[in-house]
Amino acid sequence: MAKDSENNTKEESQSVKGGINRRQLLQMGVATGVSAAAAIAVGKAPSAEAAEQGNSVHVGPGELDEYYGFWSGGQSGEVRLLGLPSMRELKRIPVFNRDCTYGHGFTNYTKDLLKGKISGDTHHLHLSYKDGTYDGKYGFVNDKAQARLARIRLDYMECDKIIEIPNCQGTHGIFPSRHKIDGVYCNAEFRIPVDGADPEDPTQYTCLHTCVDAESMEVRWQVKVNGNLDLCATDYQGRYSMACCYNSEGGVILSEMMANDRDWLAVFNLEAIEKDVKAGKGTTTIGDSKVPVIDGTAEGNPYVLYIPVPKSPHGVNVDPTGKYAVCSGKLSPTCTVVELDKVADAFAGKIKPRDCVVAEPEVGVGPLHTAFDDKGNAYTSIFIDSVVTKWNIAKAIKGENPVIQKLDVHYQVGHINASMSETKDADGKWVISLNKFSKDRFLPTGPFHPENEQLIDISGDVMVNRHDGSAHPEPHDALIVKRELIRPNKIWDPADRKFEFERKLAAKHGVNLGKENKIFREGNKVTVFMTSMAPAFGFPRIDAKVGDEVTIVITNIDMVEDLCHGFCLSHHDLNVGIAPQETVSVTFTADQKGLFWYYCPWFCHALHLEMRGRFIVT
Ligand code: K7E
Ligand code: CUA
Repeated sequence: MAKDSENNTKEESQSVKGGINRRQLLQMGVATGVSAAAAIAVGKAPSAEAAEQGNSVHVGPGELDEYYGFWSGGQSGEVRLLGLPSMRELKRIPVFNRDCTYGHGFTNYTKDLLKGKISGDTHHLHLSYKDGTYDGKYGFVNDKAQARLARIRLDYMECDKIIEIPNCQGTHGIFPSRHKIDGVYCNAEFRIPVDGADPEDPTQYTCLHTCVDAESMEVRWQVKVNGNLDLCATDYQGRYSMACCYNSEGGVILSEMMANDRDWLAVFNLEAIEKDVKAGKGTTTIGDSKVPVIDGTAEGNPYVLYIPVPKSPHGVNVDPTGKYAVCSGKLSPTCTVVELDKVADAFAGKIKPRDCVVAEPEVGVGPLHTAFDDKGNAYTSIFIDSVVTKWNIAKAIKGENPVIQKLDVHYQVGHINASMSETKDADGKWVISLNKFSKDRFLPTGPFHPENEQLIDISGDVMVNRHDGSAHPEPHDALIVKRELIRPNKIWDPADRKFEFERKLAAKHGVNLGKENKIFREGNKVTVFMTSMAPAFGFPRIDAKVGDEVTIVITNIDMVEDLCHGFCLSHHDLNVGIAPQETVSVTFTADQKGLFWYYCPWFCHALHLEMRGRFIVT
């Protein structure tokens, strides 16, 4: 049976590529005189036969997935790495959270990143670009909870920078430049009083759009805007960043925020901003921050164009041709299509901002986010209707009904994304639907349910749901990236910049890092340099006195791929992982008298349990 259906799948997917086959036409009701679009637009589920065609989520044992999935982890503060289409979770990358799997928040390097904060809220993750597609260098992710931006190095799949965005709260939408590694644009969602403004008077509140340098991770400039900011996007040429605004009213309670029938898409003229920032023209600073701030609030200012869009919009996505930005009206059943080539004329005052809007198709109740295939179609998540709506951009611009299909998803979809959708190489194979409620789809787990992620095949003419997967709350947004574009290293390079602190410490003590095991005492400071190699640490015993500040520098000198060790010190809240050729250091106070075993928490050898030593405090 397996063999038969495999053959069928191949044969039929070929015929689908060249156009719709007869069986599909029948299923859609075409043969009975109903138009294909009308038949499926009413929500008719594709038949079992349609479901057999197209892409498969099956990836056999030992086979590798075709795509990496980069998931933001919401309240968990982490980022997740999946393989698609199998949806196998490959790794959780701790970012704003503490995680002893890898020692994030325990090692000196990562403690310095987190600066004592161990919670976050990651919503939006994007990768760095070159010429409109991913270059495999960095990932960037926001922390809405504490207004931070973090960077992940994709060569080691680890967070290497975290910065705070000054004078902002609720850093939400972020997006990097798409033409080259340049800026990362960050939107503040919450308006706040800054520079001594009165917290009692909302008219004095401020909201800022921030540009961070993607390489140095320093804040370059900020622009003061009207209303608030929400989701973020950039164009493909480096001309504009943009932000949807759902609170043009500047309200502080729900009814105030929903008052206007139109809010706007704010488009930032990067060239004009950078030019005046460079010249110091019209810039100010706020509070203790030295970051130059440009005022984009006046009507007709050269920095920010406010394009009216209906109502309380959410989501802004630029299509793979780079021509259009699509916004969703959270409280309007429409998407708004903005033609980006018209924006320059609007900035120049030749046309009105509103004239940049070329279509406003009805797509369903509660539209949020839009993804794209390689055939000019858009896929919008519709929260209230619990569907994904497939619609055609060109048809919408012509004023025709563009809706091709509405597919039920389960339930209340937030973000969706399509394979390579945020690049010029969108390939139209998969859509991921990240659903906020799973309700009855899985075994009960108590009052907190898992979320539901559905992987939808979009390679044929009909969208087909191929997979339901439970997920730890809350997978917020996701990217589906061709695996060839991501090439992480398998073991650490001992010369990597990450180990600068440990290298300096070793040099200060005249120690050949990773080659020697030595212990130093200066006053109440104890510094230990040791190796770990299966199945032993460099020292089977370390001594300290109560009150000592102990720094242990450990190098995993195993060269073998996947041979990780760790260092866990009993009763000291200290547990870190150490990858092959990695050096970590931990600093703590020996505050308890007695004997404490340290051991290797990663199963590394037949004698892994014996990989331990005594820490004796007198
Ligand atoms: Cu739509 Cu935080 Cu991305 Cu939620 S935002 S869905
Ligand atoms: Cu080393 Cu277990």
